[in-house]
Amino acid sequence: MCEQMETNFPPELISLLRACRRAAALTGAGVSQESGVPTFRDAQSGLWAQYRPEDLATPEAFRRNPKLVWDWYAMRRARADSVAPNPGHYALVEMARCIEDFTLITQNVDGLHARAGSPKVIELHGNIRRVKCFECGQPAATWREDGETVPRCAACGGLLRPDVVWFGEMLPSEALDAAWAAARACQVFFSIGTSGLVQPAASLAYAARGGGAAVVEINLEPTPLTAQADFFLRGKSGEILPALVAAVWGQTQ
Ligand code: BV8
Ligand code: ZN
Repeated sequence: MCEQMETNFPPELISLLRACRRAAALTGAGVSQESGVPTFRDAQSGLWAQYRPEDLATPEAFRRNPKLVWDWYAMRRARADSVAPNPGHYALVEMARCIEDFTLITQNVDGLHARAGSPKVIELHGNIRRVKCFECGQPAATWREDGETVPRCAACGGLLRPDVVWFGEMLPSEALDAAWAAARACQVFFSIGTSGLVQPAASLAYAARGGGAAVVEINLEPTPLTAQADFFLRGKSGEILPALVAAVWGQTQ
């Protein structure tokens, strides 16, 4: 049950969301930052400090040095397993309960939205928990990590890789089509914790605007989208999202 409460968000945003029946949200690394997952803009640490993510998240990097790339994802997978969703993830679960038709689209590969209980998540860039064969594409439900070599595909002996979309690779067409459709059809489009630099995900907000949606951006700092956004809520998504859900729909029982 979603009741109604007031706080200090713009009154027109409050009333817009109370009347909203169709919304879409695109999340980026900023939403997981408060769970302890560094964003792509954050400097890498330790062994990875010398690399830029965009130089590791490519098929060329994997071909050149499969072990380096495999180990980078193994570290990120272990980190994703060791952290928990934050109040921002849970607020989006709540928002989906209060808006009749709510589509959650994420660029994140850490699986935290699903762990928080979001029923349907469009994962535009895949999920580091899933692994598939670099050669034949067959998913690998399990694999043996000996710490020395990159695990191989049981079906064809090819090297295994994370089931994520690397730079230069096509996004899963079903996920992308669903994201475009949700962006075009929504009345409100949230862009949350994303620098809006990576395509084609960064174009979804403009497709939403083109469809007549109001754009609400939540970020620590302005992005290329900010000038086009109808509302820019500056701050941590883990703080703003719960406050916004409470302000618009109240604490649900
Ligand atoms: C494609 C999975 C067609 C892997 C990712 C030249 C050659 C080849 C391609 C291109 C090219 N030039 C351009 C392209 C297209 C390219 C692209 O967009 N490049 C960019 C760098 C210019 N895109 C692609 O390649 C895509 N495929 O186009 O296919 C094609 C085919 C062949 C040739 C050409 C085109 C594939 C893109 C997907 C790549 N995979 N992830 C992995 O995770 O390892 S992208 C990865 O980086 C993330 O998924 C995410 O999308 C992106 C990082 O962005 P953000 O999520 O926004 O994170 P970021 O750190 O940037 O920002 C965090 C934000 O949060 C900041 O604004 C910060 O202020 C804010 N924040 C921080 N803390 C908080 C916060 N906000 C609120 N609260 C907080 N607490
Ligand atoms: Zn294979």
